[in-house]
Amino acid sequence: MLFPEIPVIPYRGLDDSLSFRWYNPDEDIMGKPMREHCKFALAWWHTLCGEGSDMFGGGTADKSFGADRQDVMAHAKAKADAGFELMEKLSVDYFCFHDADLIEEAPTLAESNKRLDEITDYIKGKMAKSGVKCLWGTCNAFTHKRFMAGAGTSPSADIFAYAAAKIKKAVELTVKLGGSGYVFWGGREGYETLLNTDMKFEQENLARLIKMTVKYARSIGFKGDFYIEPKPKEPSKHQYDVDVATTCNFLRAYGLMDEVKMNVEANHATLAGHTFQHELRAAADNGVFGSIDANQGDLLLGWDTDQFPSDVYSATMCMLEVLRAGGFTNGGLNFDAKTRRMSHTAEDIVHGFITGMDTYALGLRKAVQIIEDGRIDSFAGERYASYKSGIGADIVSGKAGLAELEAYSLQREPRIPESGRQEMLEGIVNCVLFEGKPRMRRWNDVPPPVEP
Ligand code: XUL
Ligand code: CO
Repeated sequence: MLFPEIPVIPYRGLDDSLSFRWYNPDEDIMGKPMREHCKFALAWWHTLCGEGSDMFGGGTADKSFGADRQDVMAHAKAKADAGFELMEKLSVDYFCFHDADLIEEAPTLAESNKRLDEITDYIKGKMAKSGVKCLWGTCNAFTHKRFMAGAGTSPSADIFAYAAAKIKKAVELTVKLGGSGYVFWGGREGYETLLNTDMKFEQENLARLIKMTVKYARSIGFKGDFYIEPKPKEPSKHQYDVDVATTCNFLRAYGLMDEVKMNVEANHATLAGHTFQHELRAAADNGVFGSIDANQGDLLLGWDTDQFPSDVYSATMCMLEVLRAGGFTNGGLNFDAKTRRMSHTAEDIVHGFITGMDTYALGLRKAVQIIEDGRIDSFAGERYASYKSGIGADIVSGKAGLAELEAYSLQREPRIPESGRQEMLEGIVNCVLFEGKPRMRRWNDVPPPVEP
């Protein structure tokens, strides 16, 4: 045991101990246990590799996990031991990984692949014992200097080929570990200046690489989902997969819409100038809602801070969108999140997960209450009632064109739209969030009888 001081984390309701306050994995919510609504995942890179270094200083957390760092395999196994101990103690049922997270890259591709085979044998054994599953795998095609100008969008065909070889292995490992998803995050798939960039050709190549991956993965029996994870910038100044809408345009242009869904990350949404909820809605509306990287950014900072989520409002809106989209199938909530540099102990990691999981568990509970309360959904529905009959129905069915609409409008001055009542709706959400039981009535409802 690597963390004897950390107990199995129980659900205890509002309690000060190291416990969940809202996440009760087996509690039934709308006919499904909470753990199936949430499908929480640990991100191998942040939890087991990242040591808190930044541009101004080295790591503050030690992720040796008692192993000799010179012994690459022993260290990789210690990371796996730490990961499984944490997941089991925290009731985290899934993990996500990049190839490079599992074990340090070797000097040659062949040697790296051999290392990956050995460490995934070890991880597979731990999965069988624990019941922990793989949510998704991916390939790190952005850290090494060979990828400085991108992987699929590199101006060098040799680098494209090398990235393809690495992706092939990452897909094989994902299949080996039974992953239900494979993610493409465009690490450096973007550009710094158009003075040296053929934007169209780079995007065509990116599509070629994704098509090759889909074809190969299906040929070796991968049945899960592919996801692109949009992000507007960082590390590139301009990343091609800016946001969900831009990425859908890319997928449509290259005939990939039926093959690839979205992995929406909260912090990437806000970097793109959207709310997290907007990106989730855009994915669902386009039929590509897939999975979520659950974290949060800092609106005062312009970069990807990858914090453990604590914003219940945002998590509630997220879980509303997840419930409306019918819940997760192959996707889940991956904590692409790290503790702050000053939170450098194992206990801090546990607090990060507890707060993150409780935030989403509370968000789920509140989203259910908002749906059951019904006022938000019925208000939004009624707002479009004029399209249900008369001229509105003719617009929707295509019966009316410009000439018919002109004839209609020449007969009458339109009424201005009904009030959008944003402030009232925000008040209803606050009542559900902070009072538990919604108490608001419309101002003109009959007041309740005063108790004697
Ligand atoms: C980077 C990021 C990645 C992806 C996986 O911003 O989010 O960790 O989630 O490559
Ligand atoms: Co991410």
